Amino acid sequence: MLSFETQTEAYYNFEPQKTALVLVDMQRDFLEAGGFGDIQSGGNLQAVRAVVAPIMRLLNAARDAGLTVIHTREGHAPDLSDCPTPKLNRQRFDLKIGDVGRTGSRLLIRGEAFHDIVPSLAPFPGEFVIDKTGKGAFYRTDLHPLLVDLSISHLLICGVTTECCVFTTATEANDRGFEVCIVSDCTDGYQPIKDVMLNLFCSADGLLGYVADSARIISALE
Ligand code: TIU
Repeated sequence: MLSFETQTEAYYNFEPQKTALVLVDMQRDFLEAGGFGDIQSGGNLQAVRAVVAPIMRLLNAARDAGLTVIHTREGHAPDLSDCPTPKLNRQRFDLKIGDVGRTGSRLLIRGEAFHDIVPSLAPFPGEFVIDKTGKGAFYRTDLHPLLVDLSISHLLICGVTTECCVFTTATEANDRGFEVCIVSDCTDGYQPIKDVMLNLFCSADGLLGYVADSARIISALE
C-alpha cells in the first residue's frame, strides 16, 4: 500500500494495481489556438496549457509504476445527433459546436484533428480512451464497467477544465464509490475559480474526495 499526504492533511492510501490515472479532455480542442476552448474562453488558454508539463511528469511516473492510464475526450458525432439540446442552445459565440473553426477542424467533433489528445500526452498502446458527449466521463460511456473489470478502486484525476469536466467526472466517480484525488497542479480551467472548486471538493474532511499536488504522488510512486 502506498500513501501520500493531501491538501487537508488526510492521507490517501492506494494500491498501484487498483489505481488509475485519469486524464480528462487533454485535447487540442481545449488547449490549442483556434479550438473550441479558445473560442469559448475568449483566448484564455494560458492556465490550461500550463498543466501539460506537470501532467507529463505524473504520467511518466504513473506509467513506470504500472498504474492504469485512462484518457477521456469530449466530442460529438458529425451530425450532432448525440449533442444534448441544452449544450447546443447555451453557446455564446458565433462559432458553435460543429462549425468549422479557423484551424479547419470542426469544433468538438469526433474524427477531426482537434479532437485528438495533444501529441505530448498521446495515449500509449494498452492505455484506455473514453469518448464522451457529456461533461462527466461516466455519462453514457463504458468507464464504470471498465473500472470494475480492471478492479480499480482509486482514481487520480487530472485535466481540463477544473470547473467543468474534471469536477463533474470527479463527483460522478465519488458517487460511484471510487476514492478520488484531484491533482491540483495538473488541472486548470478558463475561469479563475480553480481553488474554489478544489477547496469545495475536499472541504469538510473530504466532502467529495481528496486534493493533492503531483509532487507528493510522484514521491509515493518512486
Ligand atoms: N473538458 C471540458 O471541461 N469541457 C468544457 O466544455 N469545458 C469548459 O470549461 N467549457
